[in-house]
Amino acid sequence: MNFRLQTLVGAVALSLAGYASAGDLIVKIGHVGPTSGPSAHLGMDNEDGARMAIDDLNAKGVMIGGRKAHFELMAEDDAGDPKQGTAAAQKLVDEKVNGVIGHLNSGTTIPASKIYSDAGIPQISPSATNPQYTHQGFKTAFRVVADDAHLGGTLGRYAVNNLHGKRIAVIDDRTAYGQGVADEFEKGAKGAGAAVVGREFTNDKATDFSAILTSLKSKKPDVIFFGGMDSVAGPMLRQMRQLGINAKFMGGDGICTEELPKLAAGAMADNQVVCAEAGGIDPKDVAAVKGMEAFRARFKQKFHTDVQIYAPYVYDSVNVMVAAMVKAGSADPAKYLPVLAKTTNYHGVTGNISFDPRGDIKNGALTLHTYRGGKEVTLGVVR
Ligand code: ABU
Repeated sequence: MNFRLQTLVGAVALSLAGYASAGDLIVKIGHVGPTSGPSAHLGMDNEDGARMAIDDLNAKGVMIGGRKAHFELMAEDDAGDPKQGTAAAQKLVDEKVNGVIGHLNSGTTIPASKIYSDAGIPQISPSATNPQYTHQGFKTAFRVVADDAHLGGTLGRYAVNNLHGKRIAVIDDRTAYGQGVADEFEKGAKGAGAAVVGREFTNDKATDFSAILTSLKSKKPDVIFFGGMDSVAGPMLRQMRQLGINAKFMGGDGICTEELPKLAAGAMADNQVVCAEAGGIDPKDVAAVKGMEAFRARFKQKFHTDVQIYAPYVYDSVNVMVAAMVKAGSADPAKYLPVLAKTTNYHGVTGNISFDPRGDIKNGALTLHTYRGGKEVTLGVVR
């Protein structure tokens, strides 16, 4: 075959991969995240991670129980709102999806998990970190990231042992995630010997923090921890600068995004912000690091935007679910669920994935980041 013909055949094959053929086993993968509202950039990041996985699987050609599978993405927007989250979950159940990846927020993932559990549909959250999600006894609930007890506790100890914080203030957005991670941070910081000099709260759509920041300023904190998302942390950093508060600013994975410098509009000093992603690859694992770099480059080429934070975890979640279907020889939730639960050492772009009896990732990592020159910089990976 000459080169031109070969290229044409390749292009046709690639475009046909997007369509089902007669006789294909149709496998519907649901995805839910906030693709509208203040966290829409994160919801789209997650949804694109799912889209990339589905496109790769269709291009590769996957056999399940002797039939060629065709994967369809059923993407829903929950706007980060618990009520819309349960409505989206019910819609996916009614559409008889074979499995669900999501939701992004703990506040939507937890109430939706009961709906999936009642319907017997496996759910993998790529980013919800509130421990309660996997502590309800639902056999259908899995997560591929570390939880807030690990995240908040580690950051609390880091604030004291590495940033030498002695007077610490804590703010949270009163969501399941924000309040939970802030409580764990507070426990970790106090346990390491710091004094918590103030605790304030806001909400996940707030833009004015002058009252709480003015109150905290009078308490002279050297570290301020915020439990919440980047869309709130950005304006908070801007107002800290306006009020002359130069304290270190810490947060969990919800603020640890590519977008944070833009949202803070230049109000972040180098090394002022420290946050943690609830996953990560040991830098000594050179092959895995290269795999992640390749994923990020392919993602950018496909969607013309950088990974925000959890797209690779969504990509792995879809693939872990499909690997269980292949192994079970069935996309029937009742048949592949027990195989999914036994997932051991799945090598994904985010590292090795094994589930514990609750559905949590075993030996989950955390990656500490700071920002310099408006760019996210990795400080290290801890377990
Ligand atoms: N883990 C941070 C963002 C998602 C959540 O848990 O609400």
